[in-house]
Amino acid sequence: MLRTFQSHTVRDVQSLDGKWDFVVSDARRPPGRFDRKAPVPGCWETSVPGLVRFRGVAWYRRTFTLKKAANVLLRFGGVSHTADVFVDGKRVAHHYDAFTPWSAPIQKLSKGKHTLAVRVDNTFGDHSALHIENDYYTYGGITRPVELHLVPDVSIDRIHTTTERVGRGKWKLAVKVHLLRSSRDRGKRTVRVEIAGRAVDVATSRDTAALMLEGLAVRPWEIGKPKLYDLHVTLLDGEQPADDLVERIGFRTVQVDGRRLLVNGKPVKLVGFNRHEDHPDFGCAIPLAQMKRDLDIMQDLGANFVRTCHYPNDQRFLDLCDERGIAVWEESHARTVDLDHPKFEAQIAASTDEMLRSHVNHPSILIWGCLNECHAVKRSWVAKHARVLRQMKRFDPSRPVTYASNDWERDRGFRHADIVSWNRYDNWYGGRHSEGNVERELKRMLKWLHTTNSGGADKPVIMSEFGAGAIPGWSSAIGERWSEEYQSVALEECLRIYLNHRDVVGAAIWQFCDVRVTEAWWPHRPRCMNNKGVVDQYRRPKPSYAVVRKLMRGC
Ligand code: ADA
Repeated sequence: MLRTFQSHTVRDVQSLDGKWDFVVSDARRPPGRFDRKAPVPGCWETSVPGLVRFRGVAWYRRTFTLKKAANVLLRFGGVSHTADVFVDGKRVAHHYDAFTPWSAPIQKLSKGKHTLAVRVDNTFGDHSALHIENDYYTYGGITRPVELHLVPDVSIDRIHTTTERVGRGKWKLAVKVHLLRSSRDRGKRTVRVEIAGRAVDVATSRDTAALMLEGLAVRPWEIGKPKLYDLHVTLLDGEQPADDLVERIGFRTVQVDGRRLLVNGKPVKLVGFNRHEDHPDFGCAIPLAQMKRDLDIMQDLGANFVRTCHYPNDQRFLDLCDERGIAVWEESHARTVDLDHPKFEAQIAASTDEMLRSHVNHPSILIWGCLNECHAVKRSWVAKHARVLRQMKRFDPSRPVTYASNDWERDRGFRHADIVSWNRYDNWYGGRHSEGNVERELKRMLKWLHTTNSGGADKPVIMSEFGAGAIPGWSSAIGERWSEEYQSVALEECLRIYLNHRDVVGAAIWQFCDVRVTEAWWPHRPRCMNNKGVVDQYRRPKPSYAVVRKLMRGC
């Protein structure tokens, strides 16, 4: 399923996960012959023999049966990276980008058996501005869960909640319910919202319904001390429940206050990791058990924070962060992409919009990010940063927005962000970064930021990336680069300084685990992997694990 909890009790929902027919083919329409089976969710690189390095097009197919004619919603958690969906040979949807959920609606589908076929393309080229040759792998497949929803002519599309503290232990909850009208039915419906023993009804004949619940005596959601509440929204047609949606929310606020970051009015220090969705046995189709294991390890290390570099994550991972009280910086999909690519504007706007719409209710998401190392230096690219930051802020004014930069004093975008975030690799990459100058570099950058017209003066700072590579198992007496000893020394120096600097509100190690990279990056990456993990690709600890654990748990 798409979530770790049951998100419907009225609506008829069934999982379409399982073994689908599979064939490698770049046909534009569903092929007649399928020669293998493949698991959904799954990546073909890890689940179909012989395709470990296949970059191309393949098809998935399965059937489903309707007991009676119905409006159908096919919900995909993620398809990597471009999907064309056919039902009974007719194309019903096209979608680009692997990392956001989307739906294919089909009205009045007849009773009986139907054939669902999905064309999946993970190629690079002019058609793709966000999925490019990169320092992480773009897998191929239906990589996240798929569900079949049966919906009435007027149904619930999504919910947007905002919580606000109005006094000691008292909270206000604003709920905006967005309806989907699959016909010209403008009939009145009643929207019922139930939470924490309270219920409110509102009638509407429009596409949205806004409700406010005041004076809720609830416990707050805190980092490390989470409290979740089921929000049950029911759509009534007369007295008859016609549809519903359950969201799980947390009552908390997150604000920027000068150089500090506040959760529920209290300053916080975010300490943790950058985590790619990657595993040698699953690709990016990480099963729930592995997501849980990854968070177990991060919490053992003392982390309270994870950055979903560089794309929106599987919603089940965010559910686990909600449940554990782990703070999340989630970002829309972009790592050092070409902002002048002809498809960039449309693709980043769509990816960002889908992230915001589907993930806005997660209390664990404290920060929205975007455009990792996309160089807000030349005027036109600063404007493109401003546009995405504004898109996020307009959709959700309740959270701070940021982007991770490696342009230092040349960066002209900080005035458009609420938080300044730096990816620094002092003591790893060449140039000015050399051993022993982490503190000097941080002091220099903070002085520039807070005492010049940087656009970031008196804003909170997050060290969004720092780290060093270590080839697992390579121990060196002289501790040179790529050795496990080197990584331990490098991380120890960064953490000791960043965890203790009062103007640094967050520090995220690059990175949690070693990950696969795409073909063009192989020359720069031993083992064809990014080796800066504190654990290797199988989550086996490197020697730096003990160093990180001591410092993170001690902060
Ligand atoms: C950059 C980038 C990361 C990763 C890192 C590295 O900061 O944001 O995705 O590529 O460098 O390992 O060099």
